[in-house]
Amino acid sequence: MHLRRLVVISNRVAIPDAGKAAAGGLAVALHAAFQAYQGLWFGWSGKVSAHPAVHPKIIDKGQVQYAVMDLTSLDRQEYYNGFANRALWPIMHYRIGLSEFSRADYAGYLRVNRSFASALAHLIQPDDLVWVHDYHLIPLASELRAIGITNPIGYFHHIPWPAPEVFGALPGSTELLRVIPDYDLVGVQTERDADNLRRSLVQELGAAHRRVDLLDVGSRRVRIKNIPIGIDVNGFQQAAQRSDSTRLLKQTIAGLGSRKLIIGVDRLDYSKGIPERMEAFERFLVSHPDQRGRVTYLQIAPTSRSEVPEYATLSRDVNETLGRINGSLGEPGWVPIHYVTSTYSRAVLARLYRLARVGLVTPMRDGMNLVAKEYVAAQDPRDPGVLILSKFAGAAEELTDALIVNPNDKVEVAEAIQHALHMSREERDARWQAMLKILWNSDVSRWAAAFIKDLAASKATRARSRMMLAKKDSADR
Ligand code: ADQ
Repeated sequence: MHLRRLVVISNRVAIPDAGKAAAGGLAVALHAAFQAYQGLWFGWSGKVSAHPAVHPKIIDKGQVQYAVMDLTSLDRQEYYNGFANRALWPIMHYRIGLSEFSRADYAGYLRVNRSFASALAHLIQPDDLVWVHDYHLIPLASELRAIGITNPIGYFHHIPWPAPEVFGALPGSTELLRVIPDYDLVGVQTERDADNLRRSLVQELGAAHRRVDLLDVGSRRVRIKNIPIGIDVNGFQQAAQRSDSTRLLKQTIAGLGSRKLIIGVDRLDYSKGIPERMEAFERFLVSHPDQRGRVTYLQIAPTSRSEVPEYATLSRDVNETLGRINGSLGEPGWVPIHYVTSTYSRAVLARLYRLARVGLVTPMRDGMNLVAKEYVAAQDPRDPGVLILSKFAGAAEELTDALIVNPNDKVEVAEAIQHALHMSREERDARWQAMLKILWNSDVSRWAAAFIKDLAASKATRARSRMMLAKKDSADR
């Protein structure tokens, strides 16, 4: 059978380092996509240079070629820090008040998408499937279509798609919606996101439903489908069972003694609700004083996007909240919250998840949240821990057997911690089994395969829909 090539485009490209496993969730997910396909992975090198080359640098790694481009420092400022991370990210996470729109940033965003499209167009072959990732690159299909690329192009949106009233608050939002139907397939994390995007297209552009998931926008047809991302379940299970140790693991185990561990693992981002979570833990300790000295909460939060001012503010907030709680509730020999900002290997994270009686995953909004899934996968089948999960994480649509909480309600989160710490072995077991089954059904390889299958099928749909829409046009005339 002839196997088509897969062309993946994402803001950052994870070029495999000999001997090292891919780190972040997106890197693992996209490497999984390439297990079954030959292809090309294109994106920003992560580097800035005064005069970036017009053509990408190509790095050959057997089955996959990597093609990366540098940006100018103005590009990085306007496209990445500016429009993507200061305007789009907060809007997509329902934080209208934090969204800083600037026309210059938006122009930079479009400019980088255009230059990526023109560099990429030379590398696309007629039979390739093209798969674009995330909010940095929403206009890419439109730019590729403008220069004659007719291949099937899909887009996966990793973060939430907000309700039309929220998205509509962003200047230029209608323009961004107009480029959506240049994709054949748009994948989102949850049914809620799919519904939000479809409603925006109907309300703003007069799109018409052919089916629930298929919309006609003028002469273009786009499918918008919920395809929730998964994790490498087997990889996490294996890593969690390993017996080798690191300094952090040894120290954590020694420091815990007979205490129970509660764990939080997030990029330092305001969408993750870290100060709010610390305050909920404080509430738990105040409401249940007998628990003082019996539990330790470890929060791992590597800094990210430190050039964006809102992230510096968050870092200060977290440090203040942490200092206040540890100062007021700590005792000689017991620090309630341990806070570290390093990144760790998957092996270490998996072991820490397994050590923890409670996984505390309480984002204010999150596309999916892979940590929730990783925590479940890493549990010891003989004594599984309990996942506390925000109702605003995409994962809550699937992991309904977690203790689901509203992260804005500190009392509710505090009581969920109390419930989790005292849950019977039978209840923990039943909840964990149910969630693990769901993880297997949406394992990362299945996720990639599902998206690619739908994208490949969309070419036939596209050709048919063009014919039908053309016939309808001539009949209307
Ligand atoms: P993120 O916002 O980055 O991803 P998440 O889904 O939790 O959020 O993924 C984070 C990944 O980074 C996880 O795989 C985690 O193990 C890893 N990680 C976190 N802290 C780490 C540390 N200290 N050391 C090493 N690794 C660490 C975006 C969206 C999410 C969506 C994903 C994938 O915001 O909603 O789930 O993409 O689609």
